[in-house]
Amino acid sequence: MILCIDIDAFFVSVEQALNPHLRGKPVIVGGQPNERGVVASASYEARRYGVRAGMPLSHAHRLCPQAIFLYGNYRNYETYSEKFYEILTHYSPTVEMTSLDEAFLDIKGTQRLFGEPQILGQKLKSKIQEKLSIPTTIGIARNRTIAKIAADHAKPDGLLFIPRGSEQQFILPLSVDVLPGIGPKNLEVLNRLGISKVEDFLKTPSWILNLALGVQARLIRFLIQGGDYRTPLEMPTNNAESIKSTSPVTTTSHGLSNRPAFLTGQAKSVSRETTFAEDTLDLEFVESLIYYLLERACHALRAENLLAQKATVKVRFSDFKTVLTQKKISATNCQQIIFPVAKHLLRSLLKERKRIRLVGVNLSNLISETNQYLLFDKRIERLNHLNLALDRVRIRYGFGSVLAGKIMVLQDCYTKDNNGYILHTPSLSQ
Ligand code: DCP
Ligand code: CA
Repeated sequence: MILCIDIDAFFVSVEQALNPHLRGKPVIVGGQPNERGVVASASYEARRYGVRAGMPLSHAHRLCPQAIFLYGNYRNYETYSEKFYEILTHYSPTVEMTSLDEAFLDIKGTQRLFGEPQILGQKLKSKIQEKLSIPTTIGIARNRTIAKIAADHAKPDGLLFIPRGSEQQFILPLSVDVLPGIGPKNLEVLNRLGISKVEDFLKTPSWILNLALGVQARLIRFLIQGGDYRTPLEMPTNNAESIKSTSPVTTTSHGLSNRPAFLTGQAKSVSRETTFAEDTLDLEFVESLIYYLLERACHALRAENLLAQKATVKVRFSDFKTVLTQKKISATNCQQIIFPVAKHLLRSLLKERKRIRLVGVNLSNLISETNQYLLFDKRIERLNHLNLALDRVRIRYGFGSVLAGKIMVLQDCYTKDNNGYILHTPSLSQ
């Protein structure tokens, strides 16, 4: 479980802690009303009049003339932030500060010491109130994104625990701009498409979201599904088109179309195969190649937001006899999950000791990732995270820029370029 804690009206709360006369009043930190600056932080009493951070001070003054306007004192805020951090470290060995007044704690294994997550949250809030006299809000959930959304939702002075399994119930009815990466501009784009709730967002086919938001669409879905919380600034700026142009998906009789699957209804499967320069009996080598082909096929699936439900392995022997076998898999686009199945399939095809001329993989029974939202599984979360990171690097620096340990054995047999190993039938082996 992840706990997200954020100080309410941080700059104002520090001023109020230092000067109790300011408590319970409309207070604005940022400068004096006749100055050109903007509001840095407004107390919740001032927010009742519509005052918001980032608003010109003169505007804030018009909305709430009775507010107390103060200059900020950054040194004090830093001191409070350090004390805040110090308290947090007593509650979890993993504390990650994401700003001066916000942190994420991994509270796995803390139950014996502090009790259930809500009890821990309540203790933490009280301790900070007691030691620093500042109010905080806490969100607790199984991943950072949901924990952060819960904290934002519970403000001010709140505590919201989202038990496992009730994440959908919590986020589906919320406005779509609770999602990371949906600022006012994206919100407007989505609203124009009739998407106002998180539920609408998740129901919308990926290709529409890709067109509307570019690569952010996929990142947002990934984050909701359990990926790490990232601020929009850390998201890559390339758009969906660049994914497509650097990981071309060809149309073959059994390949993927470049057009959205939902539009054409043609996307049946994605295949990658290669013929060896010399026929081989080396099983380790063949398995490595299968992993490599799977990585490439899965990369293509991820670029299209698709998941496969069936894996097929094909082998052609030196006498040109061709055999294939297949197995149903639970919907995935992670090569790490498909590989053990593919290995098993491969072995089942190698009953005779004949040299192998060609191997191929085919992933089929494709469905949209949209149908699989909110799959919470620790291992899948980790793999999705890893694969997203891999895809990002590969999109930027070429497929061969990161190669899995499993395929290092290929190094002796193939020349590598930035696009990965140069296989002998490159047209089939993107
Ligand atoms: N801040 C700033 N300028 C902004 C936004 C924030 O200087 N445009 C500073 C002042 C805030 C602090 O960062 O006190 C923390 O930002 P938050 O977004 O967490 O806002 P607050 O803590 O003020 O309010 P809350 O978290 O209760 O919404
Ligand atoms: Ca805050």
